[in-house]
Amino acid sequence: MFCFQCEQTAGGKGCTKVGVCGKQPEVANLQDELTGALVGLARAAEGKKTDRRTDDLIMQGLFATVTNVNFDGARIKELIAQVRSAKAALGDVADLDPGTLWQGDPDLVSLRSLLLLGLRGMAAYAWHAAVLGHRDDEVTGWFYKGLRAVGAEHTVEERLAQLKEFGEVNLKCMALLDQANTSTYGHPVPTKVSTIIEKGPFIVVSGHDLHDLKQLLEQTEGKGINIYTHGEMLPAHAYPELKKYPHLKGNFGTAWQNQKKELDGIPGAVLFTTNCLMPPLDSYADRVFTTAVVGYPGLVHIPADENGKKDFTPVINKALELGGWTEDHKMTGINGGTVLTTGFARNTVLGVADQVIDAVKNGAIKHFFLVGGCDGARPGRNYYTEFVKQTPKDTVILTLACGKYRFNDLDLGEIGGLPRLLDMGQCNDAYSAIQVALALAKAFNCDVNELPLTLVLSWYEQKAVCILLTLLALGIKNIYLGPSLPAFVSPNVLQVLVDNFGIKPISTPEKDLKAILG
Ligand code: SF4
Ligand code: SF3
Repeated sequence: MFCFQCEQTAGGKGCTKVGVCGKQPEVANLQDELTGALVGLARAAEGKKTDRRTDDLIMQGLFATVTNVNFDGARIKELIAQVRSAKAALGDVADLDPGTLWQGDPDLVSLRSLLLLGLRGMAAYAWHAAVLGHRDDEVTGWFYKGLRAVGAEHTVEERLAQLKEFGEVNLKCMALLDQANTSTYGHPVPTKVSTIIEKGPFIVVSGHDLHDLKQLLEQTEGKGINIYTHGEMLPAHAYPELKKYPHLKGNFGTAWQNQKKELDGIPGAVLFTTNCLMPPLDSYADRVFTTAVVGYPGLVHIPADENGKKDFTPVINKALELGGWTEDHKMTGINGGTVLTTGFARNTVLGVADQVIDAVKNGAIKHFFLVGGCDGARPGRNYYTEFVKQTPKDTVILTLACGKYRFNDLDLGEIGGLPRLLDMGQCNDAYSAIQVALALAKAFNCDVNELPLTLVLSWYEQKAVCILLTLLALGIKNIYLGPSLPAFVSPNVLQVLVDNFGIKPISTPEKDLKAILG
């Protein structure tokens, strides 16, 4: 096996014996074979009109290879067979030899990997939009185009152009998902979320898929079961069409890497709708369920019928059987806080734009930071907690994705009636952050890079890769990136990023804050 797609890759170079994430070598090799088959399918589809089933398969195949999504060799084999049969229906074309995926000139491998990993991330977003009935021909078409590009030889210049185009398409994909989520569930509104788990039967829902959460909320209505969000599902509390369910009670635990500790012996059922699933411990494996493209050998999987409907009865029965805690169970954030606030997506923030603009003009707000991205296990990630704690009182912190659990239970106070810490949502809600930044730039009649705004990002998996490529395609400069730089970025490619975009690895909160605020 060879895999270097995530931030925790072995020795900062690549997992070769077994994944640090728990991915077994057979599964890693099958995922490469699946990728080769997807390239074959994209080649066979060139110049032809594809059907929805094939388009969905492309997204699911890419999504299944994202870090911490699918560890089940049997499911990957099924996907390979489906991809090959879809390909056969389009023509007789060869797959890409998976052995070539990670080999060759280091700079070309680096650029090709950036494209492939970006495509994997975008596939997750496109899939969440698709299950809500939102598809876009340009986005869908780009999966085919991008996979063909992955399977072909290209020069450095051609790769850089592909990456820019990809970043632009991924912005459209995030816009599509934003449209899907907000038109289905309404615009998020500021919402306080409790971390106390009430006594009685409960289900914890993890991952990013709001459609799965909605179906589960409907199926648990009136059954005496409470629902708690976990990880990236936290922003769900802010959507009017989800928050209206009184049994959507609160948030359970922190970010994905703490799940083995937090789920140990849990007297409730847990549903994983996307990443980040870790290999479960015996103490709770019997109560963890997977759905959509998530999979793990031995865990019960909830499939969808041809209309996307799911029957969560096994999850519901497990929650009733376990019965929950007998007394309210107090959980806290990592800094000891018990109330989290979310719901500051673009509609809310732009709704108070005048107030924000005035506060900047009269000096009440000196600087904005976007501190967001993935969380992970590396100890250096406490940088983000310290950074946020040390930001001056006249600055605002926008955040999104699961990295926020490092600091989202802190009370940072307010500026002019607005909280200093604004949770914009999931990683895909980077779209909201981009819209806010563009609106501020327009209001101040300046370039985005001239705004008093600094992006301090944390990455872990491939959705962070597609978002980063979008930010670069938008020309956003001087991004701080950590906790370590990707293994798939070669020294020469890094130099291009530094020279053209001023990308900086994080150092210490003190030094970086000093450099930013001068
Ligand atoms: Fe290693 Fe990350 Fe790949 Fe897992 S996903 S095998 S931890 S590089
Ligand atoms: Fe987190 Fe896995 Fe990336 Fe959507 S849940 S941000 S790491």
